[in-house]
Amino acid sequence: MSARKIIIDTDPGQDDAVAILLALASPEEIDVLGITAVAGNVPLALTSKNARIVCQLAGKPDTKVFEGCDRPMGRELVTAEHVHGKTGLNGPVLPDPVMQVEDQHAVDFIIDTLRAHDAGTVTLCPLGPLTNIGTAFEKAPDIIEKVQEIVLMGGAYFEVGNITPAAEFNIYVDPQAADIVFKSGVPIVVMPLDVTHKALVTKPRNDAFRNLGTKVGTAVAEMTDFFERFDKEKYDSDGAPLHDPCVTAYLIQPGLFSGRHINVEIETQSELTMGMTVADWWRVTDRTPNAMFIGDVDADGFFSLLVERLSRL
Ligand SMILES: [Ca+2]
Repeated sequence: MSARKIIIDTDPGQDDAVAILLALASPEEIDVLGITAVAGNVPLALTSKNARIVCQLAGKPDTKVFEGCDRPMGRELVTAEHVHGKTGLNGPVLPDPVMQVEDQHAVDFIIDTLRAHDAGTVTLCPLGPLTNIGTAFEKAPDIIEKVQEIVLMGGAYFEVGNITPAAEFNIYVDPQAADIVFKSGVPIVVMPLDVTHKALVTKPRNDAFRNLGTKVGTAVAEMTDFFERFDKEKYDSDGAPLHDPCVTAYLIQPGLFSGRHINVEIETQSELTMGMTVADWWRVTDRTPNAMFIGDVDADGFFSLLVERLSRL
């Protein structure tokens, strides 16, 4: 089987960083055509810089990084420095990137790449607000039918909100873009908080990263050390959830995950519940299913995969 061609759309973020490292460590399964940065956890200038820091950390400075949208389609940008720190990648001390950002706008890169490939051969992997993807779909609707699949981190049903009582951060930041994506008809796999909150970096799991004894292992351990203080306080959990790596792990080992193919709609009107993913988990409507909504993960298997792959970098 040849490697699956993907575009990673991202707002790094410590957990985005681990997702990117996992993808770059897995060339047999994943061919990263490009990384497109979007504003989200921190402003665009930082997500673009962080994406390049991560590629260099992985020893893959030839990876193409593009800058995309610096604000949501119809709202003011909301960021999450309270979780990720001022730079978005607080924790390890990593060198500034030498890598340059590509000249092309991320949205145009997404459009041109999909147009240049056969239908059903490129997968989109959004790890942040869906602004770049929503904008690309609006600007070039012809590319929609060419997308193989969208595997994204976002939303929540049983765990409900982490930025408002009703909404998960990525969807809340740009509900309009999320609405475009969920209504697009493209096959979607969703990694909501319901599953990512089961992928917790406990102390032994963090030790396993650190014990790799490599630059990457140490950096990942330090990132999760920083990241976990927030979730430990908030949820009284055993460690930080590794949200975004669920997306790239799914591409490598989908059998680690299980969920339901259901209808998911995005709230775009009510300020109270703005960005809520209204997931018909119990199938109480006759609305057409549009997403595989993941609910469970083999967490031990997930962390074994991560450690094994990160050891390759
Ligand atoms: Ca992210």
